[in-house]
Amino acid sequence: MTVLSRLTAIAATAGAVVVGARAALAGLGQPSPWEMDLQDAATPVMQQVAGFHTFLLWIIAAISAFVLALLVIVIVRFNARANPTPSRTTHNTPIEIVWTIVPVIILAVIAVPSFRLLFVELEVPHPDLTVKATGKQWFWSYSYPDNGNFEFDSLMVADKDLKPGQLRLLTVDNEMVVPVNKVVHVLVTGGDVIHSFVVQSFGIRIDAIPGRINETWFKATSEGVFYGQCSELCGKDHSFMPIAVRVVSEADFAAWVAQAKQKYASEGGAVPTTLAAAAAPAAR
Ligand SMILES: [Cu+2]
Repeated sequence: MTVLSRLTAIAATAGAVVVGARAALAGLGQPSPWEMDLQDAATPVMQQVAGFHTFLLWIIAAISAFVLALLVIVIVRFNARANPTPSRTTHNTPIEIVWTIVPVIILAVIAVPSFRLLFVELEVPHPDLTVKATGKQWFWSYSYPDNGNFEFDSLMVADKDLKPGQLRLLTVDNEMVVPVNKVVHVLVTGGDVIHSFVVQSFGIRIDAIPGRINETWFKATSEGVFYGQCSELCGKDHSFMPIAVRVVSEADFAAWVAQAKQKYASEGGAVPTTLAAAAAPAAR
């Protein structure tokens, strides 16, 4: 086998592995083995996040290639053997102007879409429903202030209780349920210490801080179960308080609400009045 054909074989194998990994990662709403990219987007915001990420990756790659090319030129053309008598140049005004202006332009090109995305994330559109998520040591509680005020706890299912097909460390007993294609306003707070509410496929990440209510939003465009995890070190079971959001049709959501009202009524779903006021769109 010649060196060339051996190299070709190695490249082909590496290519097949990469393509296989990409195909295997089709995981929407959950991590997958050998995943190398972001989880697939399930909301318009996450689509923009992923697009911005790719855009930055191209800029980073171009800058790295440019710096590498300069280094190679310096190493080859200006080493002691190729260039025995170096010039004593210390200043070059045009080149100094260029290396100041060009980075400024690059930063401006990054800043514009970056701020646009930030505003899309921060400005909550008129919500179709509100869900409050409270981080506690070590589980989440969800309440539905404008759907009957019921509240329930969502705890991770232990390894020994998992049914076939259920994801380890991500499956919960009571999922947060929301309708598809609706703007969900999420109020996030902490019941004891700081937690962080994150669902990767939705492109949301917001701290859950005791005594404060943070807000974010998402509009899931496909049905399914989407997983996230607490992302603020919050104690010994920090890694065991997953977030599972089930996105269903509007009819299924109405049916779930009717049944959830009954199921969780006895658990006293009263929400503090201050929170109810914060949840009302008119109050914002
Ligand atoms: Cu936590």
